[in-house]
Amino acid sequence: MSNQVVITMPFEGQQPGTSGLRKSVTVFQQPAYLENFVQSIFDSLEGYQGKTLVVGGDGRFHNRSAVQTILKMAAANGFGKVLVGQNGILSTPAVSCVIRKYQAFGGIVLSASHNPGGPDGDFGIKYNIANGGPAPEKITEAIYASTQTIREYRISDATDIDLNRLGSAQIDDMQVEVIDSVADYAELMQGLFDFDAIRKLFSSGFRMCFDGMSAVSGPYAKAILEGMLGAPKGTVINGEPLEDFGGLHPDPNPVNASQLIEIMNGKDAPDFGAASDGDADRNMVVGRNFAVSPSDSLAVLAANAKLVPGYRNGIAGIARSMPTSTAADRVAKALGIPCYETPTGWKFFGNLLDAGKVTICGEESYGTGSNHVREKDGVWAILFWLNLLAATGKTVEELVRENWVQFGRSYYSRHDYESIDSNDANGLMKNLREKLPSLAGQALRGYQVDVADDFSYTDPVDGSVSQKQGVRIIFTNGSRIVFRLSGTGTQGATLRVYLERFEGDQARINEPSQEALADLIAIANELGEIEARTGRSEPTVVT
Ligand code: VG1
Ligand code: CO
Repeated sequence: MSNQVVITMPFEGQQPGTSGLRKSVTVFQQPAYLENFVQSIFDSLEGYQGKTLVVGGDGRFHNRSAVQTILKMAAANGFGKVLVGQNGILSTPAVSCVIRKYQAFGGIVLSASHNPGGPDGDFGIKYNIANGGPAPEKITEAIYASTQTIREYRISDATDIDLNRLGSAQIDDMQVEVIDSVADYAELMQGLFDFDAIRKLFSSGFRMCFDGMSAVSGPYAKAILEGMLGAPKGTVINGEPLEDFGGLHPDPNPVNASQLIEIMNGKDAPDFGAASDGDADRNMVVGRNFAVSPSDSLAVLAANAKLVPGYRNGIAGIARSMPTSTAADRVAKALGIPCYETPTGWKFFGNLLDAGKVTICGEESYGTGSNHVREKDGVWAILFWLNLLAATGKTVEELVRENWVQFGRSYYSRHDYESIDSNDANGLMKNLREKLPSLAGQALRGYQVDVADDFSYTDPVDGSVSQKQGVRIIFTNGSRIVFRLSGTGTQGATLRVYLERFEGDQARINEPSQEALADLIAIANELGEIEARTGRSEPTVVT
């Protein structure tokens, strides 16, 4: 067997977005498309010769063949060893866990996360660094630059590795170790949570429904919930990872996880419902007839962290993405710890976690996590909730309401306008940006504008600056409207409008969110000229 140097030409548009490079499968199937990107990753790294790389994905269509290609390219580029999940499968948090546990040089995650899969769906790839987290912008920019000048890539002509069997194999001088996809991750969870208490909870008759959405969380949830924690068989539904996610959209929100919502709103609803996304880094938490807003979930986890063994000594700080509601800020204030506001995307939490400035992080997009890995972690968040339910004996709804009573409520909603024309979307954002200087001090439907800006973030650890991270209109009463364009979609553009209103009056914290936010929704439509510019009178998804 020998290494080949293959002549290639750059592809346009291989720019990583919020979380890696995401394109439709057909784009990735073009000869050399994946190879160019992988070589560009390697070309922007230094010092990996002889080191270990972790490789795994969410099992979606194209995963297996991409894994084989990456293994051969890692060998030809001089890696010493690759740890790859059995059948090519590792959830995103599991990749992070394995990188950290085995002190690997880095890892490659194959996933388009919450985007649909299958031959007509999306595929994705991203690089994670030695701390287990997504590569920071400095590296993703270098990768992109490299894709624009690439002239050749290196690949071994060895035969495919058998990914079904655990154990060691060899590609030229590089060792390949096929590892159990779940074991390391499950062990980490066991060290953080009170498994005995959760086991007792299940044996007392407590019932749960976990919706794996036919994506990668299924094997993790089955092994941990039904295996280690003794939950009855059948607790996990849609628990087999399918290459096309059964044709469904593995994005856990009340719209896409409608089966779970129906079960949780039904007559004989279990006590606790949860779902995770394509690559198992997101979580949705549901009580009986009660869907928890992700921003509230972050606040509840932070406020009660001391009840969980892994966080018994308290948390150092909280970080949330800018559009995430300020519910966590109020918890941080009460705990006397800092709360950081970062741009959207988990890569911005890495430095804060590494520096020990924060312990728990969260995003409004059903993402929560902590310093146990450097990715958001769906199964972790769900186990955290289970631990809280076991420790307090309260229901999901009680824990959330208790938080509202103690800290006030941030009514919150995100309105997505999907697959709109890119030019329309860019025009809408440009128009908003031009309006910003004139907005401060204005009254809109009785709401007084305090700050109107385009969010810019200076990383407190390395001083790097990220600009144009979202247009925000902050009102004097603490309400906010945020506009930004999605960086994970593959069809046209997606406009996200984030709406938040603080309510401290105990008598008024029980309204339906969309009603409580009606004025802000109207202001957002007027300011953004959404209907006139996109032709849409309604968002496609409301969460
Ligand atoms: C979305 C979410 C963001 C999340 C990202 C990756 O990004 O808004 O909060 O970090 O997806 O999540 P965007 O740019 O489309 O708004 V995952 O689970 O798709 O890796
Ligand atoms: Co995801």
